[in-house]
Amino acid sequence: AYEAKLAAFEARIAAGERIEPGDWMPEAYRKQLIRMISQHAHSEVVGMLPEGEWIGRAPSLRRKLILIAKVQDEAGHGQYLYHAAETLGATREEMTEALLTGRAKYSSVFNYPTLTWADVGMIGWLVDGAAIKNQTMLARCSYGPYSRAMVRICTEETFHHKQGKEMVIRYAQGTPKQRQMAQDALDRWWWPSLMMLGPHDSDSPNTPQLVKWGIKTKTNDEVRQEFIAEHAPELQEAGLVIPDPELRQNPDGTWHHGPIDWDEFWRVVRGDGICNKARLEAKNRAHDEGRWVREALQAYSERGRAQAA
Ligand code: BYC
Repeated sequence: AYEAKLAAFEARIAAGERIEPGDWMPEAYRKQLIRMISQHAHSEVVGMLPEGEWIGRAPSLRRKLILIAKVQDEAGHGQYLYHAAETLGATREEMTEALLTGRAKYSSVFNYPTLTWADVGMIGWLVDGAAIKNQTMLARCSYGPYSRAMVRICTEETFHHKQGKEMVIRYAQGTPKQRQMAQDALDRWWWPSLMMLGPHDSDSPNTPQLVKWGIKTKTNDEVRQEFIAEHAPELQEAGLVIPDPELRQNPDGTWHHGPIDWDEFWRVVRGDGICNKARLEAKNRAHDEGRWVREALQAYSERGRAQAA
């Protein structure tokens, strides 16, 4: 009976149908989705921290408004994604606990520090740019709630990407000091942005199963190629130098890049990046400081229930 159900499930995916909450699915499909969607949600909320640090130091009111809106959007993305994971049976409490205790993964890229204001622009251009490539691929995912969340999120990230690009291009064409800040930010964010898209395909144990079930519709290296193909020419046109002397376009149009430091990547993923400790401390502090809000909501809903009864 299991074989027949599995065959019917795989036939639906092959036909391009979406799997919805409550539909039959193999346990491994459910587990893979909970793993990926919860890590994605954690990335959104931890991703608020590096840019959030600059809200109080934005150089103008206009930039401050944009940054507040962006950081707030990331919180919203976390909400959509936690809800998508909840449709698979994961609880918010379990996911939060896994994040706060350091058991859960979140994107490596948010363990790097934002040293200058130009980093805020560079994150918008490169990190949101990489996220859009990855999420456009995931918008075609076979699981309905995840794919629909991606469509909405990509629309908002397109605004994030544009504000970052506009800011960096301005600095790249500004005073020598501004140009230096933009170049320095590129030097520090280029490689982490490439790593964000996941390990090399030969070292990506989840990809075969995810691609087979239509969860991922492209491999990590395919998405990385798309990211470089869009961003490398635009960064160069802005007058910036990509910190990879080997980077060049092949005659077939694909891009050749220098070696990615995978040792650094795995160190950061395993918790030993520059900011891993600070990020977890910040999330734990926020959780503790928000306890009274959760308690007040709980008391309010209990009172409502008692009154209704
Ligand atoms: N960082 O088999 P693989 C944003 C882990 S936020 C940490 O290739 P998979 C934004 C991976 O989990 C958007 N860990 O995995 C927010 C796996 O470990 P487990 C962030 C990583 O799933 C605020 C192991 O390495 N986007 O845009 O096939 C401000 C082997 O990897 C990373 C997402 O979260 C990494 N970079 O592919 C601004 C995208 N890469 O779980 C912007 C959603 C890999 O087996 N996730 N690992 O223990 C995905 O699309 C996929 O999970 C990945 C990895 C492409 C990341």
